[in-house]
Amino acid sequence: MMTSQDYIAREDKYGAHNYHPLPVVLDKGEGVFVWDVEGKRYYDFLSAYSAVNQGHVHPAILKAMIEQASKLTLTSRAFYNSVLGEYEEFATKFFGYEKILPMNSGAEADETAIKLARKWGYKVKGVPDNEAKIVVCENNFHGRTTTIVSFSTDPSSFKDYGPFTPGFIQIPYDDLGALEAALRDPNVVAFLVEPIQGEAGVMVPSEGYLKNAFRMCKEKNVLFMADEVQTGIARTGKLLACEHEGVRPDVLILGKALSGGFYPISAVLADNDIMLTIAPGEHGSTFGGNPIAAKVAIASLQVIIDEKLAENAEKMGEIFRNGLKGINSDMIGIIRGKGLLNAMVVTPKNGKVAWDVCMAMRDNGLLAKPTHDHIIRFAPPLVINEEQVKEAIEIIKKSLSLFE
Ligand code: IF1
Repeated sequence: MMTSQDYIAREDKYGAHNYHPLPVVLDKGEGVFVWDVEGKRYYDFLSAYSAVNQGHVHPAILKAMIEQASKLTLTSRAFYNSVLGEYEEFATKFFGYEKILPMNSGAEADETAIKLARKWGYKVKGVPDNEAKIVVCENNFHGRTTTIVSFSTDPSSFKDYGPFTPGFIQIPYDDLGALEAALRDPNVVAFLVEPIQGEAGVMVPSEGYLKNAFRMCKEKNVLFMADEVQTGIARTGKLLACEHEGVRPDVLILGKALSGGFYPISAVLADNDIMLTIAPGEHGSTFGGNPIAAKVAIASLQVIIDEKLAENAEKMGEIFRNGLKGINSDMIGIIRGKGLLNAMVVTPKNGKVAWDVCMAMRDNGLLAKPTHDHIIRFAPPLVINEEQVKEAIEIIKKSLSLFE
């Protein structure tokens, strides 16, 4: 019988060392819970970085996946198939756009948006060839391709990966003055922004930032592109985080929970005047929009509606943040977030840091992981109920009390 240590040693021996996971070996998931190989149960407060919003192994999504996988898994886009159009119609109506371009990973969707903005810039806005610029924010996270890390400000994302792709202007997040200055460049074709910066530590921008940023982009004929890979699909208490400010992005980027954690599914949505600038043969992907992805995405989005997960995220998020604020611990710094995308800044104490808190929470039955050393992100599946939120708060409280 293998122990957790055996599993960890095997991964260490045969797998690339591109992650430093919390030492827990998961074997089963259901709803808000996961179990390790020793059968111990945990609250999952990471949700695979917000890809499992619908809860682990949601039965309706599983059913859709099994049914389609038993019939036709992949045709490539060389031919039509009986499922893709159904998904395209469902998703465009679901989010209110004229077109969808299906991809697989979030990074691929961001790359697609970048290419789309450049193509639109040359063919519609009239920017001189190869002069297109895209404005991005410091502390962004949009994926790990060489072009995306080209405009990262995090050395752990870009160091030793040069030479970098040109054509990006970095400005401070949540700074309308900086955006206005950047938009004076007539060759700017788009502003790519996370409505809340997840990886940066759940940085929620000032009220009105998104709305005014959108307005400024429209005044300069610049595409407002929202990366909702992590904030979308009901995570922040609305279907899309942009909805908190009534913003409809020109280009919408989705991933993660678009599949409920069953399958790599991402997408870019836009209206015809933007999306049709890409002609046949100018972009694509082998698995993009495959029949399994199409049926899984439809089922995943349907669960969001049927189970009112945006409303639940709003309500449970409020209870969670209030519960955290009620914990008396000098290790708790700032608490911030929206819906069920929250974070707590940990004040180191006697050499103990966020990692130590996460290890204590693991021992007490709750899984979360630090980002940027001192910030713990808390993002449970959106199906969590009030009783479970309260139990999670008790676990966090008990874990922090170890360091008093
Ligand atoms: C890792 C971070 C989170 C994303 C946004 C695009 C992507 C992501 C806003 C790319 C992906 C994942 C990647 C994963 C850990 C996780 C993460 F810590 F890396 F930054 F969530 F904050 N846009 N985020 O958050 O999507 O290509 O991964 O499907 O790389 O370790 P992807």
